Amino acid sequence: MINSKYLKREIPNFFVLDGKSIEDKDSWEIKRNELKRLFLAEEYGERPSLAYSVTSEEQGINFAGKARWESVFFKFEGNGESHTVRCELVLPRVKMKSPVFVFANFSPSVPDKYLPTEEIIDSGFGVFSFYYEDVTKDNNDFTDGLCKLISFETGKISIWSYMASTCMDYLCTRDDVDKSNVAIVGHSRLGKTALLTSALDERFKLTCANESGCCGASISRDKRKENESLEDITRVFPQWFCKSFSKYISAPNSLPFDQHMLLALIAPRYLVVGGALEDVWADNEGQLLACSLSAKAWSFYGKRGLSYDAKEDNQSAGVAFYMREGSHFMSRFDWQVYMRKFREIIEEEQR
Ligand code: GTR
Repeated sequence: MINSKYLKREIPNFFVLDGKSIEDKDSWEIKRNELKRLFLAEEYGERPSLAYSVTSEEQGINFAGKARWESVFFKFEGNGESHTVRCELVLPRVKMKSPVFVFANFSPSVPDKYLPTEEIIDSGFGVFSFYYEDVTKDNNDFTDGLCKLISFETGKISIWSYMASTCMDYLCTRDDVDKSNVAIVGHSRLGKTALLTSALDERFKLTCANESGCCGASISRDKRKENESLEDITRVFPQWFCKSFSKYISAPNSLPFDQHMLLALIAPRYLVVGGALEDVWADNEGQLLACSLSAKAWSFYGKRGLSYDAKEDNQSAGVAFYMREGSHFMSRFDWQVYMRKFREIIEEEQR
């Protein structure tokens, strides 16, 4: 359960431009660009921008005849080297244009324990997935995969995020995809990746960050010892971040932002932040607080963000937060929440 005592944290006001509190969309748009630069320079590192070519291979009709499956190969070039990433596109067979989830996964399999492809198809969505370690391995070696094609220092979350945006580029070239309805979904480290992607890439209509926790949707300041801290995360996974991040590790209060500003960059689009009751490590209070503190960004567009102490129903807000029972996992329950939200958004727009 959420313990309200852990919602009380000292977070500076970052909705400030030239020393003045931001109260309108124009000032916010200027601040947004500054924030995008800051998140890349101080936490995640720059994203690459590489030349690539695309080929595809039909896998035929699948999933009881309900889906078309195509493998898509992105061949990236840089530094005189090349690297190919394989992605899997599964679309409902009967639909002319499908809304699609881009899904960075922990395995190349389709379907997979985290990817219920048939259920997604049955709900009327397509899914475009890739295996994150096919992009670059999740270790401190920066000479493999896409890393060998670039010559600047960065973090791996940024590189996985670049792959997700490349998937979006490709989806925009397809006549059978509803380009205005593409969502991004990721679990844990790939939930962090989904948030960064959507913060930088406004083409994603909906962002689903499943148990993304520390350096994802949860506030970095005032962690409890039961929560993953900046020290914990960078000790085990230093490769996820750029080198400049190290100066904040023992002093999160000196960060020039907190994670709610990453969520704020997603406004006025839709965001769902998912937590699990037993996933204390991810800091559920910090995630709920970040959602709530980001609400101001939605207000600049005349939209409602989420407020944790709101009396009104939060369901219609641009940001939704939920917690399910159980532990750290990308479960069917989570997919059902994300698909329901996506359907509501699409139906609302058709009205
Ligand atoms: C945890 C890690 C988290 C989270 C997760 C994952 O152990 O501490 O930050 O990202 O793993 O990606 O599986």
